[in-house]
Amino acid sequence: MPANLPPQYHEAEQRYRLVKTSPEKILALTEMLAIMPKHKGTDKLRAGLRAKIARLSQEEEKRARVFNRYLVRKEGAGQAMLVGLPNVGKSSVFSSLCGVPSRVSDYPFTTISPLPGMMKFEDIQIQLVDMPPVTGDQPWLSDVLHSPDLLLIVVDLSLDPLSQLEEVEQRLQKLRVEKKKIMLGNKSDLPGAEISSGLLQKKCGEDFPLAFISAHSGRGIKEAGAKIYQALSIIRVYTKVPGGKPEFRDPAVLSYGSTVTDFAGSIHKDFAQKLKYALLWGSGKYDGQRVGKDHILKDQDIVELHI
Ligand SMILES: Nc1nc2c(ncn2[C@@H]2O[C@H](COP(=O)(O)OP(=O)(O)OP(=O)(O)O)[C@@H](O)[C@H]2O)c(=O)[nH]1
Ligand SMILES: [Mg+2]
Repeated sequence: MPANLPPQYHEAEQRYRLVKTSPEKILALTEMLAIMPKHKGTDKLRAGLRAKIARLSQEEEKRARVFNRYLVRKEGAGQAMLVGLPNVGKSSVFSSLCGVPSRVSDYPFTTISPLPGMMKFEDIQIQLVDMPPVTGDQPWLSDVLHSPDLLLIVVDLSLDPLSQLEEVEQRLQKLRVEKKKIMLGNKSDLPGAEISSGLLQKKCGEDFPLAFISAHSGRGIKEAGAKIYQALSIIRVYTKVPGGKPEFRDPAVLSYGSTVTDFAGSIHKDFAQKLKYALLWGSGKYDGQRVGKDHILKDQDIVELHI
């Protein structure tokens, strides 16, 4: 090791050892390379660093290519992914919620890649993604599971639901997936389902929103759609032009706590800047109430912007 390496070099090297991901490692190595003095004594070291950067970059590119192939582009008002153990009925639930077929069979690991579909909820569309079992060994699983707004944990009510939930939670933890979740207890038409439902309600009713459904009979499917909508923490806001009727088609979808300014900005960023006040129908004290820019909107409010 040649002498006279500045302290910043050792700091970057320390960081290189501590960080976990390839992009972070590449960054630290690039810094080390930039700091290292250029002379004959450091030729070998610099070549070594360059080789390490090249190898990590190649690996990272490959990972990104695989990830992009399986990543589902978000569409609609929110994205929810179905997760669970093999054969619990994820694809069947996906099909009944979206009204489109997915591969269903009585053997495990039927679904092998993400399949997106749209679920209609009242006047909006929510994207659902059917997924392979969370216990699968696909290298892209962790990356893909980081993208949705919500996870729908599906359990089979004809089997022990708590051990299924535990296994799914352990797996998600291992994949470092922390997401908002709701639980769908499926196969409520089978014997034993009632006992499982009671158990789930008692043990997890306070931790997760729960819905008990049967993909086969269609029981509870509509309620499950409403729970998915609620769990996304979004609101719909309709627009109205002065003197006109509200436009109920294609509402703006905003997150909970959004203000009149957020709504204006979702239509056009100039609107947010120029906004003076708004008139509100819905959650206002009375119809057509004048509200300020920071007024917090509620689901299904109708707003007339004044700029
Ligand atoms: N009785 C009953 N059977 C169901 C229900 N939903 C799914 N099944 C059956 O359970 C089996 C598995 O269904 P899938 O929808 O393929 O399950 P999956 O979780 O997608 O399975 P993988 O993709 O392999 O993980 C099939 O035989 C389905 O017919 C239900 O509500 N009631
Ligand atoms: Mg499936």
